[in-house]
Amino acid sequence: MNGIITALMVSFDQDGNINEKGLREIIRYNLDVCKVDGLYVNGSTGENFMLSTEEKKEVFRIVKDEAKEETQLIAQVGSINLRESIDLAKYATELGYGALSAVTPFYYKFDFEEIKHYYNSIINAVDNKMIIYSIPFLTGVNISLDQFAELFENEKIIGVKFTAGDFYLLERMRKTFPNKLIYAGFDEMLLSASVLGIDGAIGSTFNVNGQRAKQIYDLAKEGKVEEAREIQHVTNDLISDILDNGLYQTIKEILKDKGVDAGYCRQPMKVLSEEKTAFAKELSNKYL
Ligand code: MN9
Repeated sequence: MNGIITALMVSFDQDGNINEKGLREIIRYNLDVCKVDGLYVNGSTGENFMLSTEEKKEVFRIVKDEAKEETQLIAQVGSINLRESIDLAKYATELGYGALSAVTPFYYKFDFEEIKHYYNSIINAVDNKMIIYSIPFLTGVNISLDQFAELFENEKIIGVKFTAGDFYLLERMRKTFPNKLIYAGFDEMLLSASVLGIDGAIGSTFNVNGQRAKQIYDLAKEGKVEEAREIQHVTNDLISDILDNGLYQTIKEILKDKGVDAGYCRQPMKVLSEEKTAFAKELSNKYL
């Protein structure tokens, strides 16, 4: 399971209902146009933490039905409702997802024993593999090198989606765990992470900018750092504009400009103003 993996967006209609047709179009755009190597389903980018259990299952179902065996599929099942996580883990495993992922449990400041119990409970309930989803800037949960080592003692825990700018920790992880999979989570830091020898990257902007991400990753692997840096510069011009304008909304507007029915974000995420919608269109024309 390597390469550039899209953190998949989900299309919602104006009332916040899942738009199945739009979701299928987003999947097709990722596979046919961005040509990414896999899809990470129900992550932050999928607005997962605002969905009901039934809706999460619906997304898992639609994605598997559309993508079939075409690409690698990772199901994010993490939730601070551990029972829900286990239920989703079983559901996604039965559907045929090749790996699971779970965000570190957040909000209650769980201690490490609790975090470890959470991961082992989820993955030991199913015949599948687990990728830890570490995103300290949103969860407030930091996992140390020694703690990763302890989690990785469970052979079913095969890797980590590392969404952090701590390149010292990333380098230590690469050296310490040569056989675990390490995915970078910040698209704007893809080159820096690639140079350290990651196995791939999982990101939101790949929904529209997947081709450049693949180039950065491949060039870095070939040692062509200067060429990769030029592409990262353009990529980051785009990403910084996307972040200023409203991350998920802007990616959806870019998709719409490409003819993909990407819809709206789920409330409480807001609707873009007319000005920002127009700016998103400009970005689409300028960069993609
Ligand atoms: O999963 C994404 N993280 C979030 C990774 O959306 C919270 C990233 O792809 C970022 O959206 C992206 C922009 O900062 O790097």
